[in-house]
Parts: sequence; structure tokens; C-alpha cells
Amino acid sequence: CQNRKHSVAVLGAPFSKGQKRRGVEHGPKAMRDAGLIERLSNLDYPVHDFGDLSFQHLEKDEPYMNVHFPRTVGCANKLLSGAVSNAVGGGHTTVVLGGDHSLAIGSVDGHARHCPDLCLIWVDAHADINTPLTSPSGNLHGQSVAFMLKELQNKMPELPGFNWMKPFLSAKDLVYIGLRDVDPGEHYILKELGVQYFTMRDIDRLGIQRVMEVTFDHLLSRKQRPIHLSFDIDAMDPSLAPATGTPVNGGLTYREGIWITEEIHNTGLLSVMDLVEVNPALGASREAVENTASMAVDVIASSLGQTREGSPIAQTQTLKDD
Ligand code: NNH
Ligand code: MN
Ligand code: MN
Ligand code: MN
Repeated sequence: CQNRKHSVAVLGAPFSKGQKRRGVEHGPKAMRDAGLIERLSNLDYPVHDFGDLSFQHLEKDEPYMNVHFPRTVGCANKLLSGAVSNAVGGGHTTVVLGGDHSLAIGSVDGHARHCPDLCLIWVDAHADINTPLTSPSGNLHGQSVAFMLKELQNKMPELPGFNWMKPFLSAKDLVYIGLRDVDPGEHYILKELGVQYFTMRDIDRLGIQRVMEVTFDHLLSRKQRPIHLSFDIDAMDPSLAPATGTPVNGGLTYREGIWITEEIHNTGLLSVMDLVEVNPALGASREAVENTASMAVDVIASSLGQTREGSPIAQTQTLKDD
């Protein structure tokens, strides 16, 4: 798992069975239509678009306890884990386009296979740390982190579709940013495990600059390590990203969102990122969908080095030729 990456891989994960609303499987197309690949091509490394994965459709997938589509979600994540592992192994900074947030299970798992010392930054209105027993909805996109954490191993029932993976992450290697809708069971787990998290209230109090300083202090002060950024578009304020399944008022401003991603880029340690929960079927208008997709593209481009002060690289040639 080397730190120096010279290219970007884009992987589409058109997957929606981690929740019950239709349309989030069209997220990858919406972000591509919003000019993602062109925007990344303007940065200073080659971009490889590996297209979209095709996930198996399982005919019979009865709920297990209150959990919906366990085999379908488990099977899709197994495939995604392999794909992410290959992309990281190929030396690419990898971008996974969702799809719903249950795909982070496979994405972070595949990343961890190559980089076992990774740390995870989860930018979201939600903590996605319910277990199958605490989940109020039965949706696996609200449980992704619980599958990763070693500390929750004995709290997790054996779910059909998930026997290919084992928990691989410690609670101390995880930081949340943007929380504002946390279920009671999740709140209990966060406190019990002593997870570092920053709610929107913490951001109001400390400012986003200080929040990022404390985040990196927590994750990177002992050693430099690869970063996995899992960015749920619903972390952003619904005025900026309305086309998503579970919008919550009072989210990140545009400048807070971009500050987070610029600071992550500036560490030089970003290894894999997910951009999830863009749902083109849920915008009230075409404009609402386009705004959401465009916000997502800005988040990705900024994570990969697009700056607000511009870059000399694109200009140099023209100036020299004069
Ligand atoms: N916490 C709720 C649940 O477990 C909602 C999760 N929804 C999300 N998470 N969009 O990011 O179902
Ligand atoms: Mn989420
Ligand atoms: Mn969310
Ligand atoms: Mn750069």
C-alpha cells in the first residue's frame, strides 16, 4: 500500500438495495453526466474510468430478522471489495460512485485488504452505525460502519450474504463529520466505543478549520496512514443537495464541504473515496437533480486536488507560447 499515487480510478457502483427508495442506482450516471471525468482530467494525473460494476440480481432474498435484502447487499459488497482492492493494488487513488451507503462495506473492506492501517473519515448527516438489532429501518445503508468495527463483532448476528468478510477497523481509526440525525442505539454505540465525532453543533462551535485539525490530530498524529473518505451527499445542506433519500436540515455549507475535502487532499494521504446517496429520482425538478450531481462532482474534484486558487499547470503552456 504505497502512498504516492499517480493516477485516479473511477468505479461506478449502481447499487440501491441498502435502502428502499428507487433511483439511487442512477447516481453514477448523474455524476458522469455532470462532467465528472472531464473535471478530473483537468487535474494533474491520468484518469481511468472503469465504468460501472454489474451487480447480481438475487430472486429470493427474504429479510433476516428486520434486515432487508441481506444476500443482495452482501453479494454486491463482496464484488465491490474485490474491485476496490484491485484498483488500489494497481496504484490508483480510487473513487467509488454510489449507489447507497451500504456499498461502503465493500469499498472500505477492499481498501483495507491492501492497506490494513487505513483510517476512515465518514462525512454524513447520519452515523450509519446501527446493528441489525438496533436498526429502526432495517436498511443496511444505516449499518455499514457496524460491519467494519472489531469492537462490535460480538454484537453482530451472522447475516446471510456476509460470511466472506470480517471486521477490520478499530473505533479509534474512525472520525465522523456532519452528524445531525443519530438514532438512540447509534448514540449509545458512539459513546460506548468512544468514537471521535463532530456533529453540526460541534462545527458551529469550533469552526470547520479546527474540526479538521482535531480530525487529523486524532487519526494521523502517531503515524501517516492512508485515508478512506466516505462522503454521503446528505452531509451537505439539503439546499445544496436535495436529490437524496434522507435529507436533513442544517447541513454543511458549500464552503464547509469544500474545506473538508481540500484539507483531506492537502494531507497527500487520500487513498480511496466513496461519493454516495445521489438519487436522481428524488429531485423535485431537473435543476434540483443537476445541483446535487454538480455538488457531488465538486466534492470529488476538490478531494483530488482541484483548488479555489487555481493551478499553474493548465496555464503554463499558453503563457510560454506567447
Ligand atoms: N439512521 C437511519 C437508519 O438506520 C437512516 C440512515 N440513512 C442514511 N444514512 N441515509 O446515511 O436507517
Ligand atoms: Mn450514509
Ligand atoms: Mn446519510
Ligand atoms: Mn495535487
